[in-house]
Amino acid sequence: MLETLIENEQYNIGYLCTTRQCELGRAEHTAMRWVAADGERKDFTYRDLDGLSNRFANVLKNLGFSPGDVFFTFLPKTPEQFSTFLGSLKAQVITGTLFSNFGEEAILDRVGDAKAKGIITKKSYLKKINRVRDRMPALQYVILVDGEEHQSPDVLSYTQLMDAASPEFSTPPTPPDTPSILHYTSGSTGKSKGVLHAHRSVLMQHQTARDILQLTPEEIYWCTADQGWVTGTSYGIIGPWSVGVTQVHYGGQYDAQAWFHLLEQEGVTIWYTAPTALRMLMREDPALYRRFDLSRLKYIFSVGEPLNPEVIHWARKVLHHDIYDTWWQTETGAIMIANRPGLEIRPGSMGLPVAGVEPAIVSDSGEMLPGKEQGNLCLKPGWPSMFVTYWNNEEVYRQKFRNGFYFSGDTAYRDEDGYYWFMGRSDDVINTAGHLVSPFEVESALLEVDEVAESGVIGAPDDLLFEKVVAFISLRPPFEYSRELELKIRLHVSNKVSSFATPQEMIFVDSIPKNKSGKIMRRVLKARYLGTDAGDLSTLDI
Ligand code: 6R9
Repeated sequence: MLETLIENEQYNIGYLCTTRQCELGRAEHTAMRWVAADGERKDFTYRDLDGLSNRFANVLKNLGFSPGDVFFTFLPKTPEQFSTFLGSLKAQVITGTLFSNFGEEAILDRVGDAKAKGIITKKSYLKKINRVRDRMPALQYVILVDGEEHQSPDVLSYTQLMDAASPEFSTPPTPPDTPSILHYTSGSTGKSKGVLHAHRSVLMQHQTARDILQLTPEEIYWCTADQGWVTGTSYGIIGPWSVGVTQVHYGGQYDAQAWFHLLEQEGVTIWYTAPTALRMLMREDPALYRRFDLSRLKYIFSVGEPLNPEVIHWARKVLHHDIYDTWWQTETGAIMIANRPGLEIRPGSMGLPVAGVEPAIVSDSGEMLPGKEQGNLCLKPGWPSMFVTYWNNEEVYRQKFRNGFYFSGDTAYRDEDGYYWFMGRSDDVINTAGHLVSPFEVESALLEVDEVAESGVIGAPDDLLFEKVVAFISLRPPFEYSRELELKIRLHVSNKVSSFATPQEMIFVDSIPKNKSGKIMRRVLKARYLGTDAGDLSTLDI
């Protein structure tokens, strides 16, 4: 099928997911079944998606966007999320997505860092952008998806722009290395980094959508991921539509009953979700699931965090299905290691490498480790969906490579049959419900609260979320702990960063352990929290 997808060296993702699908005979095939939170449904054919994304490509062109400019979507799940993303890519504009619960600092750190020229959002989010707009001088246009009229020369109505734009757009020839998507991801130090991808990533998203997720045009597929997360773009947009599948997209929040109703009603055959959601479903009374007919469901896949064996056992017993775990990252662009139908599942293991991917377990000094030794999970560079660089941060990009390996930041081991087993992360990044949270970003937000003198943020084990965000906080005298203060701090992080970065637990302490160079010793905080030995404390300065 790959041979038929790419023709004349045209790698444009927007084109391949829409125009090309029409050429392949799927113009009247349903590309998206949109189900709103209130249950209202609307179907979009590939022809519809092609027309809408063409119009939006023209909107950006008419506003003066050129290839290489940056544009962001800052939307909840809405049909426009998909058509504007694809349209922007058609115009060869570098396209980023943002979680709709991002606060103003999180927006500034991404939209500002990328020097984006435009953003599409909804009226109720505008105030978050406006609070930092003067610090984003490159931002020329804000498009309001629910704005009926233009508000000013730079705050524009999507409806008006779309009405004035032609549905005809000829996607420019797009060689494989043309920059495509910019996804920000958290590191343990510094601000979040923009992971830049190229249009060539579609090769691998297409291959894995077919060979791992088993997608074909006949399947009905639902990926629960938000488009702010790489899973929501690689496997909620690109991979599946490059294969010609019908995707269900749901505008509602997590709700066990609503989700199972959706699976049944839409006849979902392939479902891609995440461990936290599965663990939440596990907490429901099993009787709930007996009320739904899931006979059309064939496969369930998972990504984002370790999938505990208990979840697999539960799904076998209650849903009568296996769950196939998949491992990858924003930087890898597509699934690298996976369980898949036809392969024995070893509960707790991430599975075997995808065809063409060469993982290795490597020591800190860059030597391949033998046998079942635990070490850094690395990849041999060169897979088609490999990121291009970190935006404006070539230095950090280079640091990710050593001795001919890409260091993922995870640790793992490989068993005698080649299955990979996740052990943890080699950095301080917190994985809470599949969201990577930078302790640095949370600490910075905490320091903005007047009463806070110092803080140190760690991830601690959590039964539901895999990890929870725990903040150690010391207060400036004469301030003292109160419930009101705790609430104030919580609200501040939620407004400035995001709701998932907001500490689940706050521990008020006299001081924060730091090393001689003033760096917060998160390792010490973690050991204190877990009641374990913190190891070598010779550099500690408290
Ligand atoms: C797609 C995505 C990447 C990090 C990754 C690892 C963790 C992802 C996992 C998993 C254990 C799995 N992770 N899949 N850990 N088992 N199957 O998640 O991208 O947001 O960049 O996160 O998530 O730590 O390094 P991203």
